[in-house]
Amino acid sequence: MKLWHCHNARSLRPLWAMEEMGFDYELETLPFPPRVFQKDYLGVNSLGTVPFFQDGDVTMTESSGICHYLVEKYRRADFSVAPDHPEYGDFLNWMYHSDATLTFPQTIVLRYTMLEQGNRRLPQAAEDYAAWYIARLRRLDAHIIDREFLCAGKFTVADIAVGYALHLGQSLGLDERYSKQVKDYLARLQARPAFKKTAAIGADQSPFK
Ligand SMILES: N[C@@H](CCC(=O)N[C@@H](CS)C(=O)NCC(=O)O)C(=O)O
Repeated sequence: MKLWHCHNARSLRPLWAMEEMGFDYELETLPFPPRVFQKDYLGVNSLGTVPFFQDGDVTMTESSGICHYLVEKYRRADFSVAPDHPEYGDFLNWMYHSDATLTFPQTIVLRYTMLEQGNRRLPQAAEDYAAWYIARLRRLDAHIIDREFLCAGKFTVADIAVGYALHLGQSLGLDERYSKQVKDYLARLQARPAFKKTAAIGADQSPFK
């Protein structure tokens, strides 16, 4: 397995997942955004985005989808929820909620506060999408208030998928607006050795110090 990764980007989801599961993998770390700072990366992934993941003939570009692939393909029931479990639908919902609902608005904040320069920065758009992101945490606020992890009473790749979104929000300074239970949940996830190890990788190539 090989993964292309940038520090604090969505590629942290599959990187963290592979580390939790103890897989052997090859890792390529890139400066962010690679389409600007490492143009030959477009020859690997024409989208220019990270993650890019390769497993034999399989190539993938969706961070939560790669986590789902890893547990299904390598039958890691210990990090997943089985289809016959009553919380299977919930598990899949958190898996896909993580990027489509939670990470997407944050990318607007990142772009218009950090990536664009000068008068291309848009404070109003950034604030509107920050508020949108915080409002989209409502479902998590209610769900995590009396749980340690999202599903089936154990740590799964759904926690990795959602936990990364919360971590990205923290790096954007949006965690001041998290509820106490979400702050505590994020701290629990960030205390995991596999998170600590993988979250540090590539920091030296990050433009965001
Ligand atoms: N939905 C995809 C999105 C991938 C994506 O847009 N990644 C961002 C980093 S978090 C990226 O590579 N941006 C650089 C660019 O768009 O040039 C996923 O979940 O992996």
